[in-house]
Amino acid sequence: MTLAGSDPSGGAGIQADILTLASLGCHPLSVITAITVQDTAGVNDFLVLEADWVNDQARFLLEDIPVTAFKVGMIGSIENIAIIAQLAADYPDVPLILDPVLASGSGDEFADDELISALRDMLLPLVTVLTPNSVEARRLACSDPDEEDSLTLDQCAERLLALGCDHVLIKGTHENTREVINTLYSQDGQAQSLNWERLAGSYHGSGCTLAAAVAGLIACGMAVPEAVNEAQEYTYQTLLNAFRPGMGQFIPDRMFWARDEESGTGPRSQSEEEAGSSPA
Ligand code: PXL
Repeated sequence: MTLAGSDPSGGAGIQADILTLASLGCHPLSVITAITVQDTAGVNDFLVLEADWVNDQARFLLEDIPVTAFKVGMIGSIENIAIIAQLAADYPDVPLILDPVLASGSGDEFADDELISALRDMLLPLVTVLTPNSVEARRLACSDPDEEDSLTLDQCAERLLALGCDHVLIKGTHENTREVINTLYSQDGQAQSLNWERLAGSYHGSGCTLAAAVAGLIACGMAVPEAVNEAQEYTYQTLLNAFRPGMGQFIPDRMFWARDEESGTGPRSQSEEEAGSSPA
């Protein structure tokens, strides 16, 4: 079950989650927390749903369908944080993957200091895997903005784990390194890093894709470290196959495996199907 904001461009948000989860063979239940007005260049406006509406969407489904993971993206309000924290507390055996969306890819703010503080207090203690980029990790780990620059990512992770997350995957896209280094930190003191080629261009929805893939693979029963590795490999493939449908950013192609390799569009040819190529 993904609880996230709508991005009508299909680049990020709940649409990115739905595409990713479907691509990995899951059936996504989608609970909308907010709607945005945006295109591939940026967010023009957004409206956060009333918490009762978020709660009712989720609870109605949970009475009907067994859920194997929660994936949370843009939340939008402190009231929505409280609703989601209560959901997670009521379903303690369902892993919770939180992508702490504090701003859109083009820099529009979705969260102020109060919302960040509520995230820290109410939701982080219930999280199985937190997937911040390095900017979000610093903001979440430091209540004092003056401190943000002096903290290493290892120290941020230590603090986020101390707040109660089981695992923290810090993404290094915004760091000044030749390759992108993503590191998974865990409560048992383990840290595993994977390096990725830094691709040229700017992508809309790569973070949503990665977090949704982690959630989908965990929902299918994979252990966290394996799910995180495989989700990164999947996301990297979606970025290699990204396309630019409008005038703004590139969008990761979560359905890359379904396209005809030569034309880049349309269904796979029969011979490819006979050869048995399969998703992910
Ligand atoms: O990429 C983060 C993100 C998440 N959710 C929604 C968004 C965005 C970025 O624009 O619009 C709804």
